[in-house]
Amino acid sequence: TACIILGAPVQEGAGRLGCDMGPSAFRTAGLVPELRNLGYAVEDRGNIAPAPLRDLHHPNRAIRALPETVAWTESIAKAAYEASGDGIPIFIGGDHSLSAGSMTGLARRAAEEGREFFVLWLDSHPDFHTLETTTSGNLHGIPMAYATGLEGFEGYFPPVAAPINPRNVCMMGIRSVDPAERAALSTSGVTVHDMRAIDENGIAPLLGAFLERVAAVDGILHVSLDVDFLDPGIAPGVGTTVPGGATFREAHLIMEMLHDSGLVRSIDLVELNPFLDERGRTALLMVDLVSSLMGRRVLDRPTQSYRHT
Ligand code: DIR
Ligand code: MN
Ligand code: MN
Ligand code: MN
Repeated sequence: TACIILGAPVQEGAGRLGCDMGPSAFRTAGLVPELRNLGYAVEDRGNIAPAPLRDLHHPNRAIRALPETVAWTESIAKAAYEASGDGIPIFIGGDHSLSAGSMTGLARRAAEEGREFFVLWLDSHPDFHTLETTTSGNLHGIPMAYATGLEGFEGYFPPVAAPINPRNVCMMGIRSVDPAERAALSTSGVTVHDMRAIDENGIAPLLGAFLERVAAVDGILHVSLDVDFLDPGIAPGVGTTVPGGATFREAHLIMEMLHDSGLVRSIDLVELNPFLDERGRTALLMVDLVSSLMGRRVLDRPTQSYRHT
């Protein structure tokens, strides 16, 4: 399989500027050669451009950059749908609003193939706001609510062709949840493993149980990795640092388990803000994690199979 790199320099969804430099930083940090070293054919399709802007106004006056975010969602969803027929799309962002486009485009493809679509969401935030509930108005806080088909996006965002079943979403690393998100999550069916769950159980049993569920129905797995999933001590290049994040070892274990599973068909790498980074160390760490996810390993060992037949 080929890896298809898609740059999405969207920054309007985040509270501060700089994520538009993310795609350049991922390329500078060597994402493409790293994947080629692992034996993949890599096609870098360059950066996506937003669709034309429309004049849009929502009664929630807190909302920022609605026309821009809608325009990006349209063009990213189209690129995601197209690329998913050609290989493993890797979206390099760009703030997390890009996942409104990537997840809906990928889920549409999965539905057409008659496959169940699953998402592993690695983030300190659930990004489960609707246009009504966001108080910051930063639309990187809405992609998961939109892609799972919550109400209130109609007439603004593109219709969602194949809403993701919330029961097929597993969130890990969560440690910053707004009140409206907490309420919506509690009745949603989404599996949420906060940092306490990781501390109490460790990564392996939590992630293993989810991967078994994906494998049991021969599902397609998308991984959405927000830089702020990681502890700010190892990943400072992000606008929304939250203390107490995943360690280097926890993050690598997730990536290695994902590779062993053979289930991952697409990846988002989001929220990298090179302006806030320290000499590229966060970009390099993110590339290092992708490399683990795509198969780099320290030693050969028998791999755990999650396939249930
Ligand atoms: C907060 C922060 N929940 C908001 N969100 C995100 O503004 O809605 N930070 N996604 O990365
Ligand atoms: Mn206007
Ligand atoms: Mn996020
Ligand atoms: Mn986040």
